[in-house]
Parts: sequence; structure tokens; C-alpha cells
Amino acid sequence: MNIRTIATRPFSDQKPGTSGLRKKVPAFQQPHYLENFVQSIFDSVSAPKGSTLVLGGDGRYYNRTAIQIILKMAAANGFGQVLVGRGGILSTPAASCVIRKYQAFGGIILSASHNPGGPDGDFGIKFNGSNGGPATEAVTDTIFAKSKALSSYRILEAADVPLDSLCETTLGDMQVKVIDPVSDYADLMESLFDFAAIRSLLQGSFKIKFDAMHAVNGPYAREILERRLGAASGSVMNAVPLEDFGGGHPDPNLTYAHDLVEIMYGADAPDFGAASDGDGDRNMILGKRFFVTPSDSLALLAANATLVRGYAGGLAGVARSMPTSAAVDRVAHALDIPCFETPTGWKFFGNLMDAGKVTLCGEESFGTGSSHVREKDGLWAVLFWLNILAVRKQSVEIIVREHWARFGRNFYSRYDYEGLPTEAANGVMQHLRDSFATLAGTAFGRYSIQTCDDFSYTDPVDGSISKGQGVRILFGDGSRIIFRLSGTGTEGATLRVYLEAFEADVSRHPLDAQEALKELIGIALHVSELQTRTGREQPTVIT
Ligand code: VG1
Ligand code: CO
Repeated sequence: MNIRTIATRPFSDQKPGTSGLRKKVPAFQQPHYLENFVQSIFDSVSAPKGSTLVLGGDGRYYNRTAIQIILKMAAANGFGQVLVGRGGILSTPAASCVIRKYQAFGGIILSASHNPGGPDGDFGIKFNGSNGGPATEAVTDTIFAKSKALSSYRILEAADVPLDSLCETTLGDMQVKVIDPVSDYADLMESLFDFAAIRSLLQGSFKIKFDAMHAVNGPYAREILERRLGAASGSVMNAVPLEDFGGGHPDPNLTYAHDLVEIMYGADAPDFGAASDGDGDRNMILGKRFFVTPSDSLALLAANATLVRGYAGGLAGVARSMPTSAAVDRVAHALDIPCFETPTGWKFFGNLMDAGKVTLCGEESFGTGSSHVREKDGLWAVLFWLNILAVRKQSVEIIVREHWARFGRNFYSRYDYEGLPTEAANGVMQHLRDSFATLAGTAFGRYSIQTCDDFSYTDPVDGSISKGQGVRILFGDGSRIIFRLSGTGTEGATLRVYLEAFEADVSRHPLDAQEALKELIGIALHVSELQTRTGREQPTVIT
């Protein structure tokens, strides 16, 4: 066995963001760059000798190269076994499922999620612990500190390992086991949902369309929706994962999932449409010519959870990220269960789920999930909806409208300003923070500002504190404007503006969200001086 110790140099830019380290592919191709980060992970988590690691990614460009490097480094760092998805493929929720099912020490997931891929696109890497969830901030801080000081890494000198068939290979003292990336996950879904009821729904006149966006969920959706549930063949579109996602932006929203949106708003629209992102953890839910906001989707799943087998016993509690609308809070109140407000990013839900405090969680950014794994889960959300639809036998639109009539409607929208000069974006945030004192108590038309702050979170389980998680402008009637800088981009800065207004009056529920939020949008632009400070008149994307 030939283990080599290779000299590296510290890199200063390997700070994990909202979800792991994300950079352009050429950055990862720099000599020793990937290796530096991987060794920093191994040094930070100190796996006992002989531990099992799970490894896979969303199949984007550089996935295969990175997997071979990581396998050889795992062998040189004392792991006993690596479970790797066939072809190097594992969706993010499937990786979480496999870590938990086989009680692995942890896993490395290769993905830049919804960011475009290809030789000039993005790549990413993150570590998940034995609970199947993203490493906590304490761990990612340690990884970052090590990456800035590392002087060498260990790697086994060996030939590449075959990954395209289910087989076992030896790499030094380590076993590499290639596993079916879909079956464990599909079995888990079958244990949570009533597949017989969904199958009979899909075999009637009810039609669905699922857009895998040329990304990782294609094989999962084909197996679950078409094979196990009998949806008409062709119900899953763009089902073959491509290294560059067909040149698209694998982000399931009304802008980027345009193929699906055209179908769902077209003449002969199916009854239900859905899409997921690059690594399969996000979801967008559509009815016939009807869009369900992710915040409403979370609230609706919570309100209907007991209709679904895996959740029939009720929910321990729910959690949402701070910018996500408070629609789910109203459901939690009605159900008399706790509701937690966390910073953005799935890593903050892990402790709450491990402690049994919450069952469902979600984010406004098209992320929904539960304690069945420790990642958000795109197909799971689709199956949850289909199960509810199979039981309630009403359209998506009617179910949502009934929900609003009962709980009120939280109008919601997010404006993204992408690729801004970092200084200008920081300037907007600083200006807002400097304005807190003068803004509190100010009235704008029918809205008056009650308080402003920079969101800070104290984890109720381990007491850790996360500061600077987004500027909140809170109004007397529960409306909110939030400003936050993205932690997943790879070019300049992305400023997100989140807008929310509550409406109890049913006669105003049919209003278009942009119309209902017009006044708040005006206030947001005014108080932030966003347009003058960044020179941007319009957002890049509105969701
Ligand atoms: C974005 C979303 C956040 C999500 C994160 C990872 O982060 O806003 O809600 O958890 O992406 O999702 P940011 O920092 O850019 O706002 V994924 O599907 O990219 O792993
Ligand atoms: Co994702």
C-alpha cells in the first residue's frame, strides 16, 4: 500500500457558506485545492479508524474526478469502507438517507445545488455527520480554520475505482462498495406514504408532470413516480442527469423551470406539476395554472399531515427559516405545537430534529423536509402532496384556497439582486443597520415600523449563538421586510429582499402577490436606498 503525504499550501478562501463550499469548477481544479478542503474535513471530524463514509453527488461536471480523489484520500485517512452511489450519483436527501440507514460515520456530498454546472459552472462539497445532516457551524468553522493552515494531505497511490456497476473494490485497506443510489431512498418513501392510494389516483384521470431539470432526481422520479406508482410514462421530463444540466439553471422556480411552467399554464395542463433542483433537495409545487409558494406549501403540509401515514400520529413541532413566511406559525398555533424560527440553511434544523422537537421544517427557497432524513427533500414533498391529493380528492388550487380561508393568507415574494459588487451590497446592509434607530416607529402609508434588528439565533438544544443572520424590519400588523446576503453564490454578492404581508380578509385572497405587496416593495426600496447604492433598477429574479 502506497500512502503518500503531499505538500499543500493553505488556501484562504475555503469558508463554507450556507451549504458547504461552492466555487467555480476552475477554482476546484487548482492544484491541491479540493484535496486541501477534504483533508481539512478529515482532520476536523477525526473519524475512528475503520469508519464508514458515504460519498456521492449530483452528477455535475467534476463529480467523477472529485470522487476518485476523495476515495483515495479516504483510504489514506483510515476509513474502512465507503458507500458510493453508482456512477458517483446520490441526491442530497438520498445521501442523508443512506448515512442514517447504514449508520455511517458521515458523508461527503458533492453539489452546488441549484447553481449552473459545466466546465465554467459551479461545483461544491460539504460534509454531513452521522445523523445524516449538514455539519453544524462549529464543525464548518473548524474545517475553515484548518484549511487556512494545512501544510500536507494524505492520499493513496492507486488506479481509479470502477463506479458504473454494483461492485466492491479494495483500495488499500478500505472497501469501496458501489450501491444503487435510488433503492434505499425509494424504500424509505414507500414506508412514509400510502403508495396504493397514490397509485389509484395516478391511474385515474389525474395527470402529473415532474421536471427533473436534467439533474439528479431524474432516476429517482422515474423509479418512484413511473415504476412504483404507475404514473404515465413521460410524466417525468428532463429525466437524464447531465453534467451541465443541459446548459440550464437547475433551480425549481417560475423563472428557471420554464419548460414545466409552460405545460402547467398551457391549454391541456396536467392536474399537478412539480420540479426539483440540481441535487434533488428543493421542490416547486404547481396545480393547474396555479403556483403554491414554498411557505404556503410548508403550512399546508403541516395542516394536513395527519392524513398521511408516516405523520398520522401528529407533529412534535415545526420549524422555518427566519425569512420564510409565518404561514406555518398560524398552523402550529392552531395545532398547539411549538414553532421554531431558525437562520437560513438546513444545518440549523438538525439539532431540533435530533432532539425530537420538530417533525416538519421548511424554507421559502423551495425547501421542505421532515425528520425522516436530515436534509430538505424534493421528491418527499411531491409525494406528500400527492398523498394529500389522493385523500382529499380536491384540486391543488381548492386545497390552497381553503387553507387561506381558514388560516388567512401570507402574501409573499422574494426579490434577488444577483452579481452585485460586494462593496455596494455590503453598503446597503450597513446603511440599513445604521438606520434602525430612526426607522423604528416610522409610518409609511398604512404600514408602521415596530422594530428593526439583525436576526440572531440561540440554538435551544446546544446553546450556540449565530449572529448577523439578516436585517428584519417588522411592522405592527405582522408584515415584514427582510434583507439578507446570500451564502451560496460564487460571483460578487447576491442581495435578497423578502417581503411578507398578512391578509385575513378572504375577499382579498385572490389578489396577485405582487399587487398585494406593492406598497411594501416601495418601502423596502426606499429605506434601503438599494437602487441608488447598487445602480440596479430591477431584481434579477422574483420568486
Ligand atoms: C440558499 C437559500 C437557503 C438554502 C440554501 C441551500 O441560500 O436561500 O434557504 O438553504 O440556498 O439550498 P442563500 O445563502 O444563497 O440564501 V441548496 O438547494 O442550494 O443546497
Ligand atoms: Co439543492
